[in-house]
Amino acid sequence: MGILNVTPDSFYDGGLFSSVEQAVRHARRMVDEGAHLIDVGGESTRPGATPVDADEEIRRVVPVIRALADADIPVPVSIDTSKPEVMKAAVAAGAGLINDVRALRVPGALDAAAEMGVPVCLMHMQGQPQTMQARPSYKDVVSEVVEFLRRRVDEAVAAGIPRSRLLIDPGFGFGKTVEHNLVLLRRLSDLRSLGLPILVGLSRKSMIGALLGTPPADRLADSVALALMALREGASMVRVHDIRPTCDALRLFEAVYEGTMR
Ligand code: 7PM
Repeated sequence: MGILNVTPDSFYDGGLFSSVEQAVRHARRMVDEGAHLIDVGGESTRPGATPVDADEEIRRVVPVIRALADADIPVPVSIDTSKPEVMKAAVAAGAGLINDVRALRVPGALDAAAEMGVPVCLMHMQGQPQTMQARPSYKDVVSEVVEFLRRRVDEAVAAGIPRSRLLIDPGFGFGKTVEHNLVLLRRLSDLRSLGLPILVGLSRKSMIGALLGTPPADRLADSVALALMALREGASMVRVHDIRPTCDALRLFEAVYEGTMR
């Protein structure tokens, strides 16, 4: 899954792809490099970021989604949003998957997602983006994330979204200390008890900076390494900025482990 930010303030490529043509060009490049899905996001979930209203989010993402559809980008587009109005507008414009860091907890989101009939990724987050990194706290981070996701999956199914349309994501960096992130990565296979594909996002995240002291722009090799570790621990999909190096590493991974896993 290639990341296509259309926020003016995202932490790594903020502002770089703000115009529609640039967004399409970047998406095409990611597909040429091996991306199977393009994740379009118009709300920054950066800790401390100012919230965006639904109209502004729609103004950012819908023209890009429509342009990607018109440009015949040959992979599905996902919409990174928590707002039911944005989900509906994005799917109407051509999005084929909803990626929700709030796991359909915003009022109306369960029904909107069920109505749109597309697959949904349910992500774990403790707290709200504004304050989630203040003091993340768990008794047992792995079992709490698994139980949270189990409940959200049950709610989604009860709202009419078939299990076969769901993915889960532990939400690295969303209300988690570096130690929480490391335990979750080491025990990612515990999430497989839910029987759903696992998506992970580790690309250029601050845990790398905390461990290695590198700024976001210098976290390429580190991000590729973490993506491979996540795949080794059972991830089905990785959400990344850097498609070509990640795909190269993945091909090597597949050559090494071909037929030996799962
Ligand atoms: C600032 C802080 C800017 C964090 C951007 C981010 C995930 C996601 C994001 C993830 C899923 C980033 C994040 N992260 N969706 N959206 N999983 N499913 O690093 O880990 O891109 S936003």
